[in-house]
Amino acid sequence: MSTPLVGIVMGSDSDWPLVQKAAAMLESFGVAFDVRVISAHRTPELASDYAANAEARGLKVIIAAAGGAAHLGGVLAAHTVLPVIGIPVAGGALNGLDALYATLQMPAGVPVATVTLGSAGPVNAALLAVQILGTADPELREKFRAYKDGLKDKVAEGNAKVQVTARRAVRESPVRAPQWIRTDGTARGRG
Ligand code: RP5
Repeated sequence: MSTPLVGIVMGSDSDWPLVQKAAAMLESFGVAFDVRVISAHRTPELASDYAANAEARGLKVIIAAAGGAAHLGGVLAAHTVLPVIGIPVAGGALNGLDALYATLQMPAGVPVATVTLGSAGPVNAALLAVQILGTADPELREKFRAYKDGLKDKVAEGNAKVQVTARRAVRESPVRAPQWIRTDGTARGRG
């Protein structure tokens, strides 16, 4: 088994349904990773040990997901020089806004690259990790280029589909322009 390059950490196993999207994306790029549940608040010593030893273990990037008063990304970033990507997890009374601000609002000197709330968050966290690793791995960079080209293809396919369905929908629609509007758009009896 290859040495993990990305460490995925989450504050609780309740975060996993969201965080697994990051794991799946890394898997699809063939990037080795490991996954841990470590809480900045409930297991603070474990959080600092994990971050302090991450570099020696061969990790290159850490992805940290947490909800509520989400300090995990910041605490890990405080104890390592590796780049930390934060995923805010929605939940609780503030529906993720708390986690978003807590992850995002780091003081100068201790960055946490924060991705969005929702399912795009873990996907983008993994893609950002791939991009970071790709700066020193041309093969991985080319995989990422192919991924981006795939996005263009998807938009082109979507556009082609909409051309067909939109034309059909207009043809079959019972809604017609009112009689008093001429086909050139001007109103009858109004000059
Ligand atoms: C955070 O508190 C975790 O990251 C999780 O999003 C949230 C709730 O944790 P549980 O009470 O479900 O364990 O630390």
